[in-house]
Amino acid sequence: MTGLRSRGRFIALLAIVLAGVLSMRAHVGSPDVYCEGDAGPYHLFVTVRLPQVIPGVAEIQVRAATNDVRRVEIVPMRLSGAGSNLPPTPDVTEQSKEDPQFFTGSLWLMEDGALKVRVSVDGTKGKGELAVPVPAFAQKTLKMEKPLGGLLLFLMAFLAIGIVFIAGAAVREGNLGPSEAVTAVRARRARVAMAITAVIVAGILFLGRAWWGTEASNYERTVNYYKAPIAETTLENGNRLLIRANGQDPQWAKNLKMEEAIPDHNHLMHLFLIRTPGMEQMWHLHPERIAGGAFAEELPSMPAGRYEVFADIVDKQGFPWTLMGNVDLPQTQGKALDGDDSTWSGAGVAGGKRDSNVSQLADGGRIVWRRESGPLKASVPMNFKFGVEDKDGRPATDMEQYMGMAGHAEFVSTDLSVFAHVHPAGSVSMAALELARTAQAPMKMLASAPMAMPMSNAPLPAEVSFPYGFPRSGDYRIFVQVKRAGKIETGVFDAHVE
Ligand SMILES: [Cu+2]
Repeated sequence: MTGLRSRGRFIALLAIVLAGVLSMRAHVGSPDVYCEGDAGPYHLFVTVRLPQVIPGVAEIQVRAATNDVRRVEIVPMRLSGAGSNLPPTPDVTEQSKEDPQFFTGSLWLMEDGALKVRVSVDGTKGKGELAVPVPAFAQKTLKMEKPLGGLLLFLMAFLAIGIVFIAGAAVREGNLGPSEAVTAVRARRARVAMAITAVIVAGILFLGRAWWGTEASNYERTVNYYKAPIAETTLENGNRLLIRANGQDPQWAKNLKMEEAIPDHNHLMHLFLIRTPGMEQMWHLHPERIAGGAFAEELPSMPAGRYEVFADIVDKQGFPWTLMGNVDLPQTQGKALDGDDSTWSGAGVAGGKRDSNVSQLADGGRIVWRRESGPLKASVPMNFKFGVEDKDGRPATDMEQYMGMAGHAEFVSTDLSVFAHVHPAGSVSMAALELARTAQAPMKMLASAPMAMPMSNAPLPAEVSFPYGFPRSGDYRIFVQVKRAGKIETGVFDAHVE
């Protein structure tokens, strides 16, 4: 990828210079990073808006929870391995005059892959640091605008023809005395010189075009490389689902060995099966890795139908990938759900605008989305707060850790073009967050003990929050999953985003 990247770099720079930003085509539709965490004594909400192309400029927003922060510095680094502890000179963010707890800055991201933005805070309580994992990737190839292309073509033709005539004139009249006339010999030599120059110019243009074409196709390949990989599914023995990962560029499968994927909050793969088109059923399962890097899941009993497949994995560099696909299943007869596996079924998404903020649970309890008033807007960083109530409407007192966290939320657009698996720490993968914290720790250690989360038995608060922002307008379904008294509960909310 390195060669591919560096060649893509020049093209990308040209593309930035020459073209405006066009429409967006993203990874799993949600490229921006939302992360909440502590930089020493300061609690921060960090948003990283990825550029469309790499290299490109990422926009960083830092919101401090308290008003004791004086200075915030940001710097991009590799997430792990070489370079992860040798930061370049950091950039200082700008503190908003109207809102002194809000800091903004921009960073050049020069390479793609698993990066992190290190946020260093200075304030009245001393210094603190937070590393935010950033999966950087080129989202699209920018096209040159037609008028600009026409102008450049005209200039190129003008220069090419001009140099041929200049060569001819130089030979014909270059050392001609003031009163000398152009002889037939000089005229013939000039024609030969022009012919030779024309051939050379044509050769240079041809080579230039070939070089440009190679650059462009290499860049195109990196864009494909980062598109959501395909989940290739096969059903064996009636209910054993096999999933094989395949990239959209041939290089993907060569670079990414599924045998080397690392666990992310207790599991190598988080598999979501969402019944389409109504999204009236959802399964959250955890397939096992089998020989050859495939994943296998003994399916529970499920009704026949078409299911959209979203499967989250994290590669050994800490880059999160969501495999996408769909599968037509017959009615399956399988095991009862156990462990961390969970399911939900209920009303399907209705057509048109729909919003809901209360989700009933089977035991009479409910989950309430504590929405701020006003319409939901795309690209606005928000804290999605959900209160869990028991059957008497009181805050639940039996909340437990579910896979090491207070909750898990899946934001899925009803057209299935957006899928984001979000946690109280944000949209970053937990495995990447762990890598960012312990950049120097050897991989082996992390693979065997990826989660350093406290697993206390004390009940958790009855409210769980998820920092996130809808990537674009449209209709979404949000699945909120928590664990109460050993039982996994799923609340489902519909949201219309303007
Ligand atoms: Cu999760």
